[in-house]
Amino acid sequence: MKHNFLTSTKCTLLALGVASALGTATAHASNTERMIVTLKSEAMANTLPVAMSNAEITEFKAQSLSLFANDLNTTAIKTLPNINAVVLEVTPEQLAQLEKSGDVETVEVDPKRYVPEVIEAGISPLAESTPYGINMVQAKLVSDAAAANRKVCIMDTGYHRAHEDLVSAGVTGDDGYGSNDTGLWYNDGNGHGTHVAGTIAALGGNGTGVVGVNPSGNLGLHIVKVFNDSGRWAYGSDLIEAINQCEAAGSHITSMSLGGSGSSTAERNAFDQSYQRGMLHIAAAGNGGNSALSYPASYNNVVSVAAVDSSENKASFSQYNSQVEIAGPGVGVNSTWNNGGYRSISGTSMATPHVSGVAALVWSNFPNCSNADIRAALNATAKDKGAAGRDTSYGYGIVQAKAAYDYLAQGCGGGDPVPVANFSYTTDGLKATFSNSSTVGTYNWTFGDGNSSSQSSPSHTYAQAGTYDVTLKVTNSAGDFDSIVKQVTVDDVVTPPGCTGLSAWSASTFYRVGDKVSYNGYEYHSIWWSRGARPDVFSNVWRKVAKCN
Ligand SMILES: [Ca+2]
Ligand SMILES: [Ca+2]
Ligand SMILES: [Ca+2]
Repeated sequence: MKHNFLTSTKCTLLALGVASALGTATAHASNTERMIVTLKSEAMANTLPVAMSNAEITEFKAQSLSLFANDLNTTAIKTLPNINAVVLEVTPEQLAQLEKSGDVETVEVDPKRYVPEVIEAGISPLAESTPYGINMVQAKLVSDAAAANRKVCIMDTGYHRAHEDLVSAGVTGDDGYGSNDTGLWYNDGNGHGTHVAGTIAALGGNGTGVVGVNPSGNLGLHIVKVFNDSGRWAYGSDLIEAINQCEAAGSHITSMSLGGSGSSTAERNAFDQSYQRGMLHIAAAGNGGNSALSYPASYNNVVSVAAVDSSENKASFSQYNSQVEIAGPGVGVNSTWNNGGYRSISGTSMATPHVSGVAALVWSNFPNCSNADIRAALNATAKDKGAAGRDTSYGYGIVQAKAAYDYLAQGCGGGDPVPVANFSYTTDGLKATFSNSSTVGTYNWTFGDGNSSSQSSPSHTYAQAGTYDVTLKVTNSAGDFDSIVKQVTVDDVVTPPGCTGLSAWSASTFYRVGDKVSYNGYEYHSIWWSRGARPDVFSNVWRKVAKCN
């Protein structure tokens, strides 16, 4: 079967029309650049035979992408079939050919994503202690007994599986494979990934170490070791691949304490598509202490996490910008380390697992809710800090597990707001015009004369002058309601009709300020001396004040 794929792929790829024009250019390492090349979906779709399974389609696409690279006289460093992309080292000549090809959607530099620097904070205690952040995010107020129904995928430096305060059984993982082999996922030569894992899921009640947001040991964990033990960075294309590794392992949430500058359309597309498939992506805002956008956190479909200290104030290093969405404890966070012990360090890397851990904790109690529901619930119930409402330092505020739980207990969309009824009005003669300033709901107006309306902001003309009790009742979808009554007075005294007793304007008359005339059905008052200035033409001389009766 494989041979057949290759044969049919080869034929269809010739139709892509990129290869033959490239000749025999030889890549020189010093003269090449690592790029993500995304093919147009129609170019790839046209090559697909019918009646293939998803796995077969993925393999077929991967082979097609490899051949695409071969036809360019280079080798695919990595194929990314889910987004129709391939990672290549290309020469300037090859790049020019790619950019000319009608089958290529985008050619972009493969961006670097870093393990953020962490800041030393202090010494760890000997007996089990609850890090302050666990209480700050209300983790102990929500049970994680059902957490086995959720899986968090940690993209980081690995997982020190032998640690006494971390689960070993049932945890799965991947290394970065192929040309970028990062080593075994259950070895962590750095410590960063083990620290992140401890915040999410360090064991509680075992008399030692720390306590994670999900302390029962039930939470599913999948580890993708995107960073090797010596390196401090990975490519964006490694993250794209890691998303697929997380999904293939059945994960619901990614926790990414990593980032870098420079957005990538291919990387964004990968996160967007994964989000549409139901994954919730959570990443660090960055430790630059500036307003720069860090990626992947600053893609719309990735939650960007800021860091606060134990006093709930923004950490000085925490990046602030319009993409910051929520905050978590990230200063002096004590957690597990890769030497088997514990370490207290600071960074948005430490805030991120508080949020991903809470997302898993809350979601495990409402597994029928969507990723978007969970995201909305965390945002709606976050503890507001700084400027009122969402701001660039804290996003919606500090994540709150119990508040989000209570919100979702009323439904995946949360509870309806408590109704508040209010309105204002103006009158003109017998007519009253109402302006509704209530909360959202259904409205019932009674005008006090036997008439009613269900419009949001109705107007009503009374039959006779008088003072009426106008009532507005607003009801939310849960049936809760509020009402308000105001006394509205209308009269039948209308503006006196114009032109009564006035002479018609005359072109030969000299008029002074204050003179009044009728002209062409309207009453005009003179605001300047004039003669022969027609009232309908000279608005600087005549002011129209009323229509003639
Ligand atoms: Ca413990
Ligand atoms: Ca974002
Ligand atoms: Ca705020």
